[in-house]
Parts: sequence; C-alpha cells; structure tokens
Amino acid sequence: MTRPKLWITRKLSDATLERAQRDYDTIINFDDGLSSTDEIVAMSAKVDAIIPCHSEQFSAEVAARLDTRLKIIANHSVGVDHCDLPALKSRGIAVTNTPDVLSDATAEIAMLLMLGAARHAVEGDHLVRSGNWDFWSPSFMVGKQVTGARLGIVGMGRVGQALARKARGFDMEIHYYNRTRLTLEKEYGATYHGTIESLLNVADFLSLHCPATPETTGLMNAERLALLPSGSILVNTARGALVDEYALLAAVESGHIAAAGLDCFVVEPGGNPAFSPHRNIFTLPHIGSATVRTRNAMGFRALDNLDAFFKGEKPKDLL
Ligand code: 8YV
Repeated sequence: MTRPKLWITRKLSDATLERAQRDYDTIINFDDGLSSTDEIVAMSAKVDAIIPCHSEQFSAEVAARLDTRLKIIANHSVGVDHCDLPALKSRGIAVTNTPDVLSDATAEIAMLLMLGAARHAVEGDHLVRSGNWDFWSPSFMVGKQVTGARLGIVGMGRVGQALARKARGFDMEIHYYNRTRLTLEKEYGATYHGTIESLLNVADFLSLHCPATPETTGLMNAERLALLPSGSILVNTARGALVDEYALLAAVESGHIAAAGLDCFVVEPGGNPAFSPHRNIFTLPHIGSATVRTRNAMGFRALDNLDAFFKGEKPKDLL
C-alpha cells in the first residue's frame, strides 16, 4: 500500500520526525526556514497532508489556492488563528490541532513570567551580568509579592486551569473570566466573574489564556488596562494580538502597570523593539510549549490525528 505523502514544514522533535518517516512518505524542512504563501500552495499539489506550525499561514486566500490533493492539515499547535477554518472546510480540507499536551509547559512559562516580572528578573540579571552591581540596600529592587496575591485568568480552558493549579502552590487567590462558568469541581474554589471588566477590577496579576479571534483582538486595550488595580502585572503567553502593545507601553510608562511578562507579540518573530528599554517588561520569544516532553507530545498528537484520518477514522482533534 502506498504511504500518504506528508510535508512537515518545520524541524519538529527527533522522535516526531522518526515516527513520521517510519509511517509516511515525508518531505521534511530540515532547514527550518519559513515557507512563503507560494511555497505552501506549490507544496499542496505534491502532498496528501501537512503538519505545519503556527508560523505557516493558511488564510482564506491561501485556502482558495490549495491543490485538491491536500486532504488534511494536522497542526503542531493548539492555537489555530493561522488557519481560516471556514475557508479550509469549504475546500474539504480537514484541520486538527494539539490541545492538552502543552498546557503544563505553557503554564510554567506563565508562572516564570509572573515571577520574573514581579521580582525584577531582567533588571537584576542585567545588573549582575554587566559587572555594575556595586551597591546593595534594603530598598533596592523591591518587587511585588506573588504569594497570596489575586491572580486573574482570562480564559479558563486547559492552559488557564493548569496555571491555576500551579498558582495555588503559591497560595494565590484565583479569579477567572470565561465564556462559560466551570463546574464547581473544576473551579477548586476559584471565583468566577461574569464579565472581563469585573475580573480586571481585582487582578493584582492578570494572565491571558484565550484564543486570538476577531472578538479578542486588542482585548487588553487602554480602557481595559485602566481597570486593573494600580501596580498590577500583566502576563501573556497566548497570542500577541490580545494586547494593544502601545496601550500597554503607555500603562507601563505611567506606572499604572508595574510590570509585564510577554511570551508572544503582535509581530513574530521579532517582537516589539519599543519594549526593549523597559527592564520591567520581561520578554521571551514564544517558547511557552518548548520543552522536550511537550514537543514530543505535540508531534505525536499531530501524528495520531493523521493516523486516524488515513485509517478512515475521525481524528481526535478534528476542528
Ligand atoms: C507552539 C503555540 O510553540 O501551540 C500553540 O498554539 O502557540 C505554541 O505553543 C507553536 O504553535 C508550535 O507550532
């Protein structure tokens, strides 16, 4: 039986590539560079399936140009804002993602950003590393204590819940906003807010965990940032589009927002150079899910979805 032809657009984990090569006729982008729209379209005529990352764009315009040979896009990501789902569906192309498996790794990065932003990690590291640490005082680099503070979580899906579990280890008081309230069993005592505005009013720390959609783009704009308590800290490990970066800069510059921790940006790769002078903005290059265990699990989950599809079954993560 001929094996389905699969294009893997980026250098995934060794274990993933090994399994993919064992089970599929593969084209793998070992160079790991980004593919242009034209390259994606051209490749769609040569393969039955693609495993892309969030770095490849499948807009409506791309979807319209994809070859009929392509049957499935098995994303190596939980977020699918790079895919126009209705447009792909209308072309008869199945789309899957990789939920669950990256929740803990992403929640770890949210904790790291929260702690690092609160306790001057960037400023402190810079001072010691530069050799300019020549003074100590009890009033020096005094931060905001995480333990016991109120954590507001926007989007209480899998990652939001994983963060809540970790934050409980820091005795944080968990508050959340979600389109639907969790069951009492899943809430573990967290306080539900029926509107995002109500959540913002109490969030000493705010962490974003909702998908980027037309409705959530610019969610944290100047008006909503102003609702946060003075001296609060904003963390974003979800998508850059959720935050109006210039409104955040203004809020940090005014001191209303004490610090921020960002793993994602409106422009990626690259980020926003306007953040660079601010050592109270702790930035990372979109590495929320970048652990060995999670990368393997994401790759295997994408392959599980492909295997099911080519066996004629419904993939577990069909969107
Ligand atoms: C991944 C992510 O690193 O899964 C997502 O939605 O944003 C990231 O955690 C990336 O998408 C891998 O393809």
